[in-house]
Amino acid sequence: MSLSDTSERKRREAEMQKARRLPPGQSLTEKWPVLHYGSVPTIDLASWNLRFFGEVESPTTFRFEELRALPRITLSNDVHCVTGWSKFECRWDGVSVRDLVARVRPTPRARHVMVHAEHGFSSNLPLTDLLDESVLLAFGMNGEPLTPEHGWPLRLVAPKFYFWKSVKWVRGFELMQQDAPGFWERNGYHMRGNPWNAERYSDD
Ligand SMILES: Nc1nc2c(c(=O)[nH]1)N[C@H]1C(S)=C(S)[C@@H](COP(=O)(O)O)O[C@H]1N2
Ligand SMILES: [Mo]
Repeated sequence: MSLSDTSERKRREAEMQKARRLPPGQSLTEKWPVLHYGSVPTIDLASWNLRFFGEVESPTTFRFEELRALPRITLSNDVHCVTGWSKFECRWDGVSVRDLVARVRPTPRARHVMVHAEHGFSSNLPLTDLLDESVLLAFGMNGEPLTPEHGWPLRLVAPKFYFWKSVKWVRGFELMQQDAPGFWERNGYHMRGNPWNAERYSDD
């Protein structure tokens, strides 16, 4: 079905809101908009790595080939951007963050995570939410590898939160005792960002 017809889209949005699949204030899109701060990073896979550090017993740096060799998972979900668009049925292909976190062994003090990306971008999540079954590290979406604009070679997907927390070009997970704001959270966005509560801005 095409959503290009406005009345058909409005009808479907009302239906999806009623079915509690479309969060408040969101509109459906079939496209996949590109949104980020700054420029798309240039990445050299040979020197690329993913670092787990902070409140962990075994700080570990994974190379790209090590991640590619892990068991694959596929998860389908809906994504909701704070700017108002939602995209249904995104089928992500990737690896489990939970398994990687288990390997680096969080200390008993670890409660929060700062997810770090290229160019200093970051976003915060509670550790329990990072370990949620809906979360993964994705190499691709809907059968295609990620394009550079969408986060190649690897992005986080945390679909229970507005999409700004699904960090593109991810490079590290810093486990922490206390919560701290990431990039958008320091710039007016909500610390938690639950779309079902419309937690868009820090004063929502
Ligand atoms: N590294 C990085 N990741 C990021 C961002 C960013 O600026 N830098 N923007 C976030 C925002 S605000 C959104 S809505 C989504 C957009 O992802 P998309 O471009 O794949 O749709 O990426 C998120 N991840
Ligand atoms: Mo966003």
